[in-house]
Amino acid sequence: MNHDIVFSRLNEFMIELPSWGFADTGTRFGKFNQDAAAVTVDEKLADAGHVNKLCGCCPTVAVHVLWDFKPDQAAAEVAKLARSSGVRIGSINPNVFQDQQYKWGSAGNRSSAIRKHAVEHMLDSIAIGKEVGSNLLSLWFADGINYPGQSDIVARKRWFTESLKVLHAALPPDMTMLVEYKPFEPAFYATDIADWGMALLLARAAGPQAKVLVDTGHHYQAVNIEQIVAWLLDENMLGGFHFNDRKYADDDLTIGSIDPYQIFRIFCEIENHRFRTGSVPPIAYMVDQSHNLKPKIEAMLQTVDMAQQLYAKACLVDRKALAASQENEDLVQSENILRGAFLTDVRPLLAEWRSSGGLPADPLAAHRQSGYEARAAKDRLAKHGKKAGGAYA
Ligand SMILES: [Mn+2]
Repeated sequence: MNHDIVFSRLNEFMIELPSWGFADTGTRFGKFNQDAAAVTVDEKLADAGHVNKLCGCCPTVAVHVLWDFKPDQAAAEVAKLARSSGVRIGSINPNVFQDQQYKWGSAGNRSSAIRKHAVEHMLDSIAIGKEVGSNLLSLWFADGINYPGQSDIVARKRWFTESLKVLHAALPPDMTMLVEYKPFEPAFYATDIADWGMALLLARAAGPQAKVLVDTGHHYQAVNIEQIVAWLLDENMLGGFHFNDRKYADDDLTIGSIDPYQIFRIFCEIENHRFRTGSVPPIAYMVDQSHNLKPKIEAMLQTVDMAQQLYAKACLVDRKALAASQENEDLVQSENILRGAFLTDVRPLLAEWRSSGGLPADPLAAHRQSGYEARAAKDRLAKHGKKAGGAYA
């Protein structure tokens, strides 16, 4: 086992936390509040800062424009709040899916006025990004249609292309625009950006700073996600990930909770790309999870730990031995090389890496000992009162 290589990869493996992962969330049937859950943006940033302090690899926080920036609050002020919590603002996520005007879509809406409104909100998001020093605009659209015949599929594709081109033209040179796809929900017949092929075509049409964002939960059950990742890397079109896991659909469970081997195989393709080409392009590793029942911070610590373990395992694959065994068509040995790495217990190695950086060897245990959650619950209960239950329906 080459410790040095794993250590240097872990040094570079940074994971962005989502502000929304610290807030109360639920399903469309209901929401069960937690006293310690963050309500305000400064609470979300404080929680993210606490996780970063324990893990040392989560220096940025993804923000949702409508949820995290108040109209009367300067974006720079949020950036300052982040800094005071020991983190920076990462990807900027516009929100063009919850206002009433988006009933028939945003960038795919037949109304040019509504498309323009959506584009303006996304241009404002680029401006916010510039102001807070972010270099990532992360786009996800709820656009699509629910019934056959409802709208013209190709017209919507063209409206999307036009809007993304306008956005791309406004990007500063160091900003990347990420285009995320999802097969269904909330649209149930034809989602406008339903898969990686559609995202790839739209990103290519938009311009060279647009890349594809792979959300690990946004695929049908049988889809080979690592193959998509390998192709996107080879086309220099992979921009980043949204980490989560699922058993059924877009369940937003903590990464690796259901199928850690899947995430390991994705990381293997990234390391295989490095082996093949000598480098890996910048990839934004971001968490996109909804912790409905788990305590938010514990879920995040579990997520970061699992992502690091699976990435470290992928770094253990003996690429030269694998290439030789592939050359001999020795499929049993080839598979065993992958499985050998996957089945290696990297927890002692990870603990050693953390200790070498002055971090707690077991971040979850350190969090439980810190009393942070009980303090947050007490302070937030005093500040916000007992929260009423919520429902989506
Ligand atoms: Mn996502």
